[in-house]
Formats: sequence, structure tokens, C-alpha cells
Amino acid sequence: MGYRVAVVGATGNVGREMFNILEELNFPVDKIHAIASRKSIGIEVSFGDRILKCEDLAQFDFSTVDLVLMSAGGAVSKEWSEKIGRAGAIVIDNSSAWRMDPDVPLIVPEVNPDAIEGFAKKNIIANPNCTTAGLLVALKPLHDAAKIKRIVVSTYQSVSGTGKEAMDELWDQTKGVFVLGPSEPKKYPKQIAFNVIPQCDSFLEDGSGDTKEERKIADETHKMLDPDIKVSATCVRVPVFVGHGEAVNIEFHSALDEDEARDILREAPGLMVVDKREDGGYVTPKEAQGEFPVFVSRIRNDPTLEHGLSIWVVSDNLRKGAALNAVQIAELLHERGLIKQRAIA
Ligand code: 2RA
Repeated sequence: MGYRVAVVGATGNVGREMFNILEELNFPVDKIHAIASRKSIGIEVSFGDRILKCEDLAQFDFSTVDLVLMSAGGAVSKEWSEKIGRAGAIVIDNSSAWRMDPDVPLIVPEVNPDAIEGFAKKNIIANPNCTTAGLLVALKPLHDAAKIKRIVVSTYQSVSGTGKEAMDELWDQTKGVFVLGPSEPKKYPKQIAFNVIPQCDSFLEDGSGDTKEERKIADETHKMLDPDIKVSATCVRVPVFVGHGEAVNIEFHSALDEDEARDILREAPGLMVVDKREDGGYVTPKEAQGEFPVFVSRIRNDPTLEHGLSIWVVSDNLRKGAALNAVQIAELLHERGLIKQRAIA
């Protein structure tokens, strides 16, 4: 017996990936709906070998489904998620709208699965920011082993994190450099082709000089892993289509050397260690694209700290960073028998 599922934001990068992963993981689906804004009604999206036509968000009856996977941006989620929760469906939301709400669990199944028990207050569960998801899958086993005091993380974020239009912009600008002549930046403040931009999302207006993306990494690490960890993040956009890389420097409260860390990471859930000290002995975003695991490479002691380690973390930001984590949350609900299938007329 499967569930009745709706994917809201069905035509976006993450929405389309949600359909792919529901199919790849063989999540028990009885009925599935593609939901989008009015302008996208009728657009076709694929779910396995089926073609679904997008239905209108404003007209859809959410009391007819058990589970809603939402990736439609913060404004749509703020407007709709509570209404959908009150209608009886469980919402797994990929936006930042609910992540810091005390009544909404923020979940990475490999990191804090038991926190999911608190979803019933609003029937909403928040998916973390794509950089935080991959980062914490790698940090959680190390934190359990030697308690992390501080992390310094530099991210190298692909343009798919900003959406399909940003991917088109990279493509057009790249062609423009060689063939068509320069094209004006639209989705980013400066040219992204053959460039890197030290700004992801907008700047905070609190005098810190941080961007919202950098604050998300800190706030979400505190909510899901440990509020005492000091987090210093710098988020950079790079001319890559899919896959977020993160260079992470970690200071521990107690000793943990590179060999111990490598052994721990090799055994940890959701991770794949590729770490050879030779040309190409590491994973790049290109190889992480389309894959489920979070990859860890470049594991090495940091002798400048009493208990220090540096690692490279890379994952597909549309998969573990978004759609895969969301479906894994749905699997966690299913495994714990938490999706009550209401008799629906
Ligand atoms: C980005 N993490 O990469 C943000 C949202 N997906 O742009």
C-alpha cells in the first residue's frame, strides 16, 4: 500500500530531481501529483516511465494526499505549508522558510533522525541548505568521536543551486566569451563564466558582512549538530553546473588523527571516502554529480592546531543537498510508521 504524494515546485531543478529519486529509491507511491504555479499548468514532468502534467497549486486539494515534497521557494512555502499541514498532509520543505522554527524539525537522517518525532506540531519538516547537508553528514561521525570545537569552511558552490536560469546564464556567458560576445550578468552581480563570485545569496543587514548562505551553515549546524560549535563560513559561487565542494578545517576538543578520521569516515552512513595522495586521488563535483553519497577526500592533519584536521567534502547539491535528503526524510517517516494514511473520500 503506497502513499499519495504531491511535489510542489515540480518544474524546478530540485522538484524534477525529487521525482527521479522517488522512483530510484522505489518509495511507496500509490498516487503522485506534479504541482506548480498557474503559469506552469500543463507542463509535463517525468516520474519513471510516466509523464505527469502539472496541476495548479492554487486549485489543488491537499486533503487528498498524505505527503507533500515542497521546493517552491520560501515565499510559497510560508504561504502554503501550514495550510497543507492543517489539511492533514506532512510537508517536507526544501526552502529556508521553516528551518529555524522551533516547532519544525530540521533533519538530515544520518545526523539527527530522532528529531523527526517533533514534526506533528505543524506537520512540517525542514530540509537543510544544500551546503549544510553534505557538510554535516561528514562532520557528525567526527564530532561523535572527538567533539568539534570549531570549523572553518570555504564552499565552492555550483550554479544549479541558484536554479535553471543561472545554469543557462553560465552556458550563455561561456559561449559569449568565445563566440557570441559578452552577455550582461542577470542572476549574479558579476560574470560567473571563467570567474568565481564570493557571494551566495544576499548580504545580511546586521553589520557582520556575512551572507545569508554563510549564516545558514552556522545556524543549521547549531540546530542539527551542536550549538557550541564555532562556525566560520565563506561561500563562493563557481562556474560549475552541478555539485558543491567544501574545504573544511576542523578543530577538535580531543585528539583525532588523519588515519583514525579516515577509518571513522569509511564506516559512517551516507559517505564515501576517496583519499589517495596522488594525482586525481580525490573526488570533484563532476564525479559527484548524479551520485547519492557525500564524498570525502584530502583528509589530513592540521599541525597548526593542537587537535586539527582538514578535509574536502563534495556532493551533488540537487541530490543529497536537496531532493535525496527530502526523500530520505520521507523514508524515515515511513520506516517509523509516522505517515498516517487518512481515509480520503
Ligand atoms: C545555493 N544553497 O547553492 C543555495 C540554495 N540552493 O544557491
